[in-house]
Amino acid sequence: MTLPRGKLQSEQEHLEDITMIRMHVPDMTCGGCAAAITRALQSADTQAQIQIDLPGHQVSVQSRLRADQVLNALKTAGFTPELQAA
Ligand SMILES: [Cu+2]
Repeated sequence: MTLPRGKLQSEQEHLEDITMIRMHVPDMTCGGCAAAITRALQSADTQAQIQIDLPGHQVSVQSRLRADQVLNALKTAGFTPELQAA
């Protein structure tokens, strides 16, 4: 039987697709901004894990999205994210 192994492999690939992306978002200045960013990211990937440091203007996203998709989600929501080195 090759089917169970194939399913397992696809689950492992799924996990490996998840990456951490960190951004500095200088115009995220209040809880309303943080909520808007969280909504934008969750609508791009319902599984996204989002951590927000409001005083530090930092957003960390663990998801299957590529960096450009994450940046575009924030830009579309009206923010100016800067990608940070991990
Ligand atoms: Cu705000």
